[in-house]
Amino acid sequence: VTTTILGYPRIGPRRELKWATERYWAGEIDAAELARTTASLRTEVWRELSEAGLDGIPSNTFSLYDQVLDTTVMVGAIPERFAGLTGVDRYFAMARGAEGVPPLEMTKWFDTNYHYLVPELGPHTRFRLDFGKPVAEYGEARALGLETRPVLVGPLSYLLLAKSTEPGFSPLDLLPALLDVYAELLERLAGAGVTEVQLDEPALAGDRTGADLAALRRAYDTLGGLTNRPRLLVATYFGEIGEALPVLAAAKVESIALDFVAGPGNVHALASLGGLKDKTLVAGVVDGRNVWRADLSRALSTCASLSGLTDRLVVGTSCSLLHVPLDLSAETGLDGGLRGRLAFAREKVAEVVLLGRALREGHEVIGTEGGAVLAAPPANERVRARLAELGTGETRSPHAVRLAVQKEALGLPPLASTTIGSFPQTPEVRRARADLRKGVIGHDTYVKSNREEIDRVIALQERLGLDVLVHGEPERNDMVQYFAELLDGFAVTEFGWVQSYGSRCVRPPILFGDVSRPEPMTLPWATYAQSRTGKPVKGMLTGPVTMLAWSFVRDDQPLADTARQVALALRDEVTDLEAAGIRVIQVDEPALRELLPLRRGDREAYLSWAVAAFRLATGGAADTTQIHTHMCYSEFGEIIGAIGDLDADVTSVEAARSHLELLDDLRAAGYGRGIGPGVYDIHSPRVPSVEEMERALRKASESVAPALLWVNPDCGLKTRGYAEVEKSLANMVEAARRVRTSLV
Ligand code: THG
Ligand code: ZN
Repeated sequence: VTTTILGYPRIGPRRELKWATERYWAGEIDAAELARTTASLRTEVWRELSEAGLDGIPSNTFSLYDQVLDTTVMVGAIPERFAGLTGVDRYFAMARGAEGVPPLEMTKWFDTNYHYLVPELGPHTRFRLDFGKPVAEYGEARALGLETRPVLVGPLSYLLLAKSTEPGFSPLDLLPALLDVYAELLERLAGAGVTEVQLDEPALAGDRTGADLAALRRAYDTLGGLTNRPRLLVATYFGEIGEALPVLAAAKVESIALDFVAGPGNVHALASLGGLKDKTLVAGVVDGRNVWRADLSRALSTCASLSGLTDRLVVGTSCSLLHVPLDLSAETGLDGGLRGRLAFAREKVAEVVLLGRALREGHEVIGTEGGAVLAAPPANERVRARLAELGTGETRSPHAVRLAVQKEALGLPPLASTTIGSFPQTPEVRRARADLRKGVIGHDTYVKSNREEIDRVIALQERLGLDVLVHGEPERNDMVQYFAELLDGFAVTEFGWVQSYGSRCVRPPILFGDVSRPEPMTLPWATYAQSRTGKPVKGMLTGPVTMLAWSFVRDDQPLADTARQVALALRDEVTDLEAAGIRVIQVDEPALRELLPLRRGDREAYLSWAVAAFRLATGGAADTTQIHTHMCYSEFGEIIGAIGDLDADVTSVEAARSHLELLDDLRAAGYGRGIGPGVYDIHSPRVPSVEEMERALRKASESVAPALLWVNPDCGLKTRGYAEVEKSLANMVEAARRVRTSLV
């Protein structure tokens, strides 16, 4: 029995990768210095893994931006528009765009909060191997005296993650051409001395068609059949692989990795197959997606049942450790009881190593080093009793009734205008938060500074003529972390950064016990803002599903139960806001799509609890209170029905790309409530003209009644600057005015 992990965090203990790339982009360091920094990050990781006693050490898990982008460069699938560029500048242009050249599209990596850059493939794509990166990184490790296993995105997943540049074309048609390139790569790697490579095929955790499985068979028959190649480990993760298992079991590859955490059914599937003959099984028994310490005795018994089903067992993580923070020992501020229950990437490597020892030397070795899993803190009986009593918690009248009373209560015009919630986070706003944290300023000074900011934001919105105002959220760092800091049952970390995309990271909070709200979370800011204007100010909350999706969540009870606890806290906040005179309340659910299960068969159950949690949070509001929600970062196709089921009065969506199709889809799904299709894209600094937004609104008004059509940007403004925000919003309000006067 040996040990390995499928991948490791690459941002560095203090986000060194972020600082280095951002300084490179700003022209503060040159390519050579960037290369020095990244080389030392890689060296640190390999040394650390080797010193921890891990047997199989991965390489090529480093990336300057994204491993799928690395693959696109490696196979030479560079879209035409980047033709004039080379090297690292071309690489970053593909990631972030360049003068007049839009970047590749970015989207979620399966059901995680990591984003990858989508390959663009078409009938004219010609692959051409650039083996530089994996070969060089293997060589770097070897120079340190370390033998590593290069990790690559597998050919099938690469094609399935791509988008077609032409209608009617399927990227899978490129499989034979792509396999030629992979074959050449494997030969090069073998020539460089590589004995084993890992090919990641996470796409197998989703529903796969017969054609996909045929492609899988073809891919690994071809690669496995090469004479001059390293051993092949096909790594699957994020769930059960179902029909793909017999295909892989029969393929000419030496090893298969299966995820037994997200896919416990993989054990049974393997047993029904009669095990893997003449193959190594990398058993993903340590959770790579969550931060809880492994239950070592349970992991050992899983390994025991697996050892009869394979020739050779390797203990491993369920997936790459990219999705968890690096080092628990950096978190000196965490409560001792909670700390004892946690394992970050470093600690997970130690768990894998310990499991390997226990399987080789006997289970006693874990006794002294602590294999017991500590229990969650005691239940909050009051929260549980209230939830039991509440049931669905829905008290509102049907939407048609609410629409009429809200028209009366709010007196809003048709095509009412608003924004999504946040205004630009200026250096002053950030500094005030940082100064409060460091104790440089006291609470009163902080409140005063935020109130001044709110005054400015309210005055600006009045001047612009917006109809429903926001306070701008100067008090919030992140829309999930802010609430987590104020709720009991959540802990936050100091250095627990996880890569979200490129240089951008998040610090997911840890939801460790029953959730409750010790005191109102947004009330003082919202009521202050409302006191400064006669127009309605929106209360701004983050919905229960998004709170879970962007946190590490306890795994000792169903997510649905945890979601209800978060929803109850939000429901109390809604009640308080309403009582204090806030008449419009937005509960954002940008991550509703993200948690959608990879398998269709699991989706209905998910959507049912997700929708119920949102309705529990909002369903106690008076009919006169207008409930809004906002969604972004996703294709809505698969959750279109659920958007209506949320029963919000108004939904604003990120729809800059194709909002007309979205409106049609919503209408086809029977959605008849208020809708704010984002009329301009906030992800770019470009100021949209009155005319283009007017056109978009006129088009939208063909399918949505004026009373139900809202006018707003497609997402929050926090990453933008005031110069462009003022101009864009002024144009947006003018576009709304023009369309409004011509319609009514
Ligand atoms: N919050 C959380 N998850 C998210 C988003 C979010 N996932 C999806 C999407 N939004 C990802 N987008 C971003 C955008 C910006 C940043 C992170 C994720 C970002 N991060 C800062 C950085 O890396 O410098 C750090 C932010 C901080 O100080 O907390 O800018 O909005 N949870
Ligand atoms: Zn958004």
